[in-house]
Amino acid sequence: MAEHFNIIQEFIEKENRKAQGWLNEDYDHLGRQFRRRGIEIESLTALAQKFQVAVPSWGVGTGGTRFARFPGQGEPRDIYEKLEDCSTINQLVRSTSAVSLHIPWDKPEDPSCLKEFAGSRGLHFDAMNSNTFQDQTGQSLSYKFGSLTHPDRSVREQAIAHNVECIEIGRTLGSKAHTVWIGDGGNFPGQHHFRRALERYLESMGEIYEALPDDWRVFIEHKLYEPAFYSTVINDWGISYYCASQLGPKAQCLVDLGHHAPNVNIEMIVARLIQFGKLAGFHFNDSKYGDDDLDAGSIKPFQLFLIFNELVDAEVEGVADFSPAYMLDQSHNVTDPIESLMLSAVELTRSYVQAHLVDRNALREAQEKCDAIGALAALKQAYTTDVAPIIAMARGRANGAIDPLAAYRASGYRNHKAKERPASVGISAGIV
Ligand code: PSV
Ligand code: MN
Repeated sequence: MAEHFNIIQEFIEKENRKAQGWLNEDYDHLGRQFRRRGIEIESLTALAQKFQVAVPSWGVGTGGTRFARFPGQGEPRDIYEKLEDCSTINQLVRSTSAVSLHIPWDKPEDPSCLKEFAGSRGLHFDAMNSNTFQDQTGQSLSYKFGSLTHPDRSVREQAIAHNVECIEIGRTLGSKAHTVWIGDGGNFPGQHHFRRALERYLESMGEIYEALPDDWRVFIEHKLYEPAFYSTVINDWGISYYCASQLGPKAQCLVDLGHHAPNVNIEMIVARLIQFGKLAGFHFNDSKYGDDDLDAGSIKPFQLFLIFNELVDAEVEGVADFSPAYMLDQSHNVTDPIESLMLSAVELTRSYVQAHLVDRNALREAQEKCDAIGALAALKQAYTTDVAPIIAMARGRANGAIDPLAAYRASGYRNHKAKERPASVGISAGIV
């Protein structure tokens, strides 16, 4: 492989030197403020340094809508170039060492070779993702009318075999989970027999479940609509929970933040799934109207904080078997995907640290005294605390960039990639 541009560590250190003085000042000031509140800043910095979220392999390419896709410069053209970008993100933010792969978009010819390539760049693989929501070249049967729930058994078998293949690839890559999202549903009343479609789903998923290694989990991802606009088989967390319960202990429910109707109380869904021992993890993103796939924390940062409030509450309480998988699932249509993914990872770390600032005794006392304003004030005190110096310090100490966006822009990475990766010509599809 020809020599590819990489951001070197000395460059990050040089950039950090410019910011270190101000950061030390802000950090010390915040530390003094925290001491007055009885909080030790170093414990929060240690938590920030530990926080990790996986990036989606499909997120480093430019996304699009069903109308068009406007390709960005220097986009990665294969999974190796995607991993180069993922490792650049991690190099700067130091909280994204895992990558979630989508098959067959990123199907490796040689999974062992891919694992080695990833490992040499400090990356490893998180949950696998199957794709039976579109037809692949050379595929014998079509998913136009469904996959795991298709009325025709042979289509279902093809979709099951694809999921089993994803698990096989994931085993070589060192993954421990498989995420299944299907687009199956109907556009017309009467098109689907609701009960029979769900029965077929359970039967198909049962076969996929059987193929899971003992130490793996399968994640069921629900979504209320799209691509089917009238009815969707796995449409909400209730159905997801029912299916996960029917399948067994290795099946859990994955919450993609964009997959709910506007204004739905997602943090309560999260609490319910934690209580039932069925929270698989997340696809983080943000949305205004539907499954917009906007950057995490860009539209409803308070909601993101409230979700982390539930997660941290379970963490500090020591809820049994609580280990949710954190992943981003976003479509970057108008931004540089590397910038979006870096800043989204930072947003999650921010919410995580802020959630740790909640005075849980004060919150509990307010709840028990039916003091609604007191309870809200306990949450708001944490949410309005600017923890930026903590997460910047955590990044700097982990050899990342104190200001990842500034360092990335100053490095000229995208311009280098534009030269190394000439754009492929032709019209490509919209949504990723
Ligand atoms: C579906 O909208 C989804 O959220 C699923 O996770 C898919 O795997 C992914 O998006 C595809 O972009
Ligand atoms: Mn998703």
